[in-house]
Amino acid sequence: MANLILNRRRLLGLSAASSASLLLAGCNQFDFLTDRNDPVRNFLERANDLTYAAQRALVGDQVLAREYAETEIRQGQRANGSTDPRQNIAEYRDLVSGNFDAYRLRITGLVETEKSYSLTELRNMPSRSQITRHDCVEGWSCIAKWTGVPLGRLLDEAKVKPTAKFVMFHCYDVYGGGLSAPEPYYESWDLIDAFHPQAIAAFGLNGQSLPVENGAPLRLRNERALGYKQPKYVHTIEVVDRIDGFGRGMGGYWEDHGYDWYGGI
Ligand SMILES: Nc1nc2c(c(=O)[nH]1)N[C@H]1C(S)=C(S)[C@@H](COP(=O)(O)O)O[C@H]1N2
Ligand SMILES: [Mo]
Repeated sequence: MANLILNRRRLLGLSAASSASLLLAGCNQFDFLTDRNDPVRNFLERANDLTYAAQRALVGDQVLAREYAETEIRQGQRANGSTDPRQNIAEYRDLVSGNFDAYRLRITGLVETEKSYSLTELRNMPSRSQITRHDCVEGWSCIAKWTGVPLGRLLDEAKVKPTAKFVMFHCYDVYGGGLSAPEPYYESWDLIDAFHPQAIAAFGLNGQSLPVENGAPLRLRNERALGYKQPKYVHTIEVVDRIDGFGRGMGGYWEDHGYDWYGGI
C-alpha cells in the first residue's frame, strides 16, 4: 500500500471509461446528457468530487508521501507565485524588517481556544523534518527538506470542535489590485490532510530559516498535493465547517481561478 502511486489522469480515464460503458449498456440514446437535472450528467460533471472520493478510497487516510535522501536534493527550492510581498504589503514589510519578532500565527474559528504563537514558540515545539518532492502544476518539481511543527499538534492544542471539517489558511500576499480588487492568497484542506503525519507548518527549508521567496516565516506542507496547495506567508489558520464563504467560493486562490480543489498528486 505504501508503494501505491496513483496516476490521477489514469484514474480519471478509468472512471470515465467505466461510467461510459455503464451508460451504453443501459440506454440507446444520449438525450439525457442535455438534461441539466439528469443524475448521470451531474455525475459526469462532478469529476472533482469523483477524484476526491476515489483517491480517498484508494490511498487511505494516513499513507505517507515518499521521502528522499539528503543526496537527492539537487538544487535550492525554486521560488514561484508570490516571491516578495514586501513590495506591496506594508504589514509584511514591517514584519521582515523586525526579523519576524512581531509575527504571530493565529489559530481561529471552530476551536475551543483560539491560539496565537510567535515564531520562537513554534521553533521550540517538537518538530519534524521531511525531504519531499514539490510538484507545481506548471510542470516543474523540486526535492527539498522542510522542517516544521505538525499541524495536528497545533490543532490539538486549540481543540477542534466536532462540527469542523476544513482548515482555511490565510496568507499575507495578494494577487491583482490595480483595476480589480486585490485577492488575498488563501487555501484550504480537509481535516484528514490537516492531521496527516507529514502535514507541517514549516519554518525551515534545507536546514535554514524559510526565506522570503519561499513563504517566510511560515508555510504549510501537504506532501500529497500539488504546489498550489502549499500556502506561503500564512498568518492565520481558521478552522471551518465549509469553504464556500471565502474568496470566490472554491476553497483557494487558484481553485477560484479554475484549479481542482483536491489537487492530489
Ligand atoms: N501565499 C502564497 N502561497 C503560494 C503561492 C503564492 O503565490 N502565494 N503559490 C503556490 C504555488 S503555485 C506553488 S508551486 C508554490 C511555490 O512555492 P515555492 O515558491 O516555495 O516554490 O507555492 C504555492 N503557495
Ligand atoms: Mo504551482
